[in-house]
Amino acid sequence: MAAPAEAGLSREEGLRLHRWMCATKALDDRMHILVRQGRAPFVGSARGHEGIQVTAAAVLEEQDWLVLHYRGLGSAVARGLTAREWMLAVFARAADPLSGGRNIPGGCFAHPRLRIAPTCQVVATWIPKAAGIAYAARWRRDGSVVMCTFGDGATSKGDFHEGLNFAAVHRLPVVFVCENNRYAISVPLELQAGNPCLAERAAGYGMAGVVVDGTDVPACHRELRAAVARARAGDGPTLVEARIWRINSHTSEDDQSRYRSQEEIEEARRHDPVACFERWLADRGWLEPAEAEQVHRELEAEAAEAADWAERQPEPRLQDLEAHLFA
Ligand SMILES: Cc1ncc(C[n+]2csc(CCOP(=O)(O)OP(=O)(O)O)c2C)c(N)n1
Repeated sequence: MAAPAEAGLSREEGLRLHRWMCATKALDDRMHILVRQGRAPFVGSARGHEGIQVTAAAVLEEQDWLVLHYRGLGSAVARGLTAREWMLAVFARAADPLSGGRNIPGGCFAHPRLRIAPTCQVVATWIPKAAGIAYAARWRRDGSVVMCTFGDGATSKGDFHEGLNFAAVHRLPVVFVCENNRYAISVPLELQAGNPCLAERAAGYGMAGVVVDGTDVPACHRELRAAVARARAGDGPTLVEARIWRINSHTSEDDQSRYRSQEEIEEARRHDPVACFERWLADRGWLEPAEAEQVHRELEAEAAEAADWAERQPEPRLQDLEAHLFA
């Protein structure tokens, strides 16, 4: 009997999601190597977030918008960001399509062609912007939906309240995805929220609220697809709380062993969404372990090639320092 979670996810879609997750992991792993080698400055890892992130982009149509969390590499990859483009950003090269070499990796995912709107690292500030883009979409009647992602820490900011309230009042076509990895750097969820169920806040705003296991890719796909359908049908926004495990430290500047027990870190690794989804695909006979290994090897080689290529590209020119500045 088919489990409800797999309803609607075809083999082809499943393999595509898996490939994007592996591509995200490969870029992430390569960045850790580059940081250890002293070649890249910084990594804010998306390990543990891959399933919900790639699904958030996969359920969208071309005209839709993404407003991304700084940790949102997986969503950008699934939207079409290439390994070379990402590595241009990592090395802050002139041709970096995300910010022209002006940000730390992940500092801004702006990509006009992919309809990824610019954000910044000031936590949660992009949530009201997402509501604003959805408001513009409503006025234009262009049928587009906005997908906005952020962490659990972002839900403590006033921007979260303002963005969700405005979206609910105007029944805007936006999906808010909280990637709840239970930490804001070293601050655990219990010091962040009086009610640990973040999705329950949706009721207070008058919008749909859903909790999903963010390590269960078919479940993420089902819930996000339903939320996008509601938004597109004019039935208003949804808050999706995806519960996940942060596998690595907050960034390469952080050491999680100072505030998380070894048991908890090992538990997080057991909830690796890439491995969980590979077991799910294997159970259906859709992807043998050797085939999965082959996909990993191929994408690891692509990430390594992209890094070596990007490192050789020119740095931004001093005379372009003020380009793209509003004032
Ligand atoms: C307004 C603001 N305060 C503090 C910071 C420093 N800071 C950067 S990331 C972060 C944690 C955010 O946690 P969360 O929203 O849960 O996302 P996660 O990094 O866990 O994915 C903090 C406090 C910031 N960037 N902006």
